[in-house]
Amino acid sequence: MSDFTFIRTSVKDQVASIQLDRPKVLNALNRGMVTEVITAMEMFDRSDDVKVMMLSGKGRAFAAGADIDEMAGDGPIDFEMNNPFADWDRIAKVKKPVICAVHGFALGGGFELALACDMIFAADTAAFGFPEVNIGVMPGAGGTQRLTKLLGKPQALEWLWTGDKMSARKAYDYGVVTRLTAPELLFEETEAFARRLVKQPPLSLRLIKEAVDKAVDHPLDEGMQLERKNFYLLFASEDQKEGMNAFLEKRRPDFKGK
Ligand code: CO8
Repeated sequence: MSDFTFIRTSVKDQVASIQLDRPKVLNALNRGMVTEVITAMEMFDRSDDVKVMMLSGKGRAFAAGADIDEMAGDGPIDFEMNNPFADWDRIAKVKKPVICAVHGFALGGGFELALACDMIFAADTAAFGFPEVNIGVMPGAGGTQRLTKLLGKPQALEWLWTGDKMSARKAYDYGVVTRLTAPELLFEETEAFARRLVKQPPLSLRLIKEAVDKAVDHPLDEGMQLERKNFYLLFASEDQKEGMNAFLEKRRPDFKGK
């Protein structure tokens, strides 16, 4: 669709697909690829033609982590000056739903990228993990934080300290993975879920995401205040009138995103 080097994008029926496309190196995330991913996400976030985004990887992995070739020669001053993490922070600010479809490996930065999405759908053959410890470093794009919020401290430490691979089944049992599928059904099921969200009122989806994100990182009272404000705000939308009228008139609502 557009002029990207490391990713492929397309839009169909208001669902945008972003696919990591460096299959020969298992979609190792070089800086250019991360910049392109967030550029595409922000482009689709602004587009009236897109309501939901899907992120996946081409080839036999989702992504086997940050590009070790690129990173190996870096020093702390390079990180300070280039600030590669600024791109990662922008992913958390995307307003539309982003569903990640993981098959094969999601390791290191690949796992962090999946965790930065709103949900992970995974093939039952997928494997997750943070092997950074095995190469003398640690996660740097949210892995220690997001995994701990999902698993709690002792379980998170076990995975982070050992660098062991977590099966998709285990990730599903932890609640890291929302839906587990047969490998051949992964994209179909992810798309079907995305298409379901396309029919929902976009403003509700957006404000629900904002309120849920608040619940993850802020005290209950702050989250309750935001939830209430967002609830009030939705009563200014045409979709609220349409949704409630459709219920009262016993028909299907036709949401416009206004
Ligand atoms: N970086 C660069 N190249 C990679 C990476 C990687 N992370 N992973 C795989 N590749 C390359 C291999 O070098 C190989 O290339 P070539 O064919 O030219 O030799 C090709 O992909 C295929 O890989 P393998 O032959 O190794 O395939 P296997 O099936 O034998 O093994 C594994 C697959 C287990 C995934 C193995 O490739 C592996 O261990 N990869 C590295 C995993 C890893 O350590 N990931 C963590 C990286 S560090 C990180 O993510 C920190 C994140 C910090 C935030 C980001 C800040 C910018």
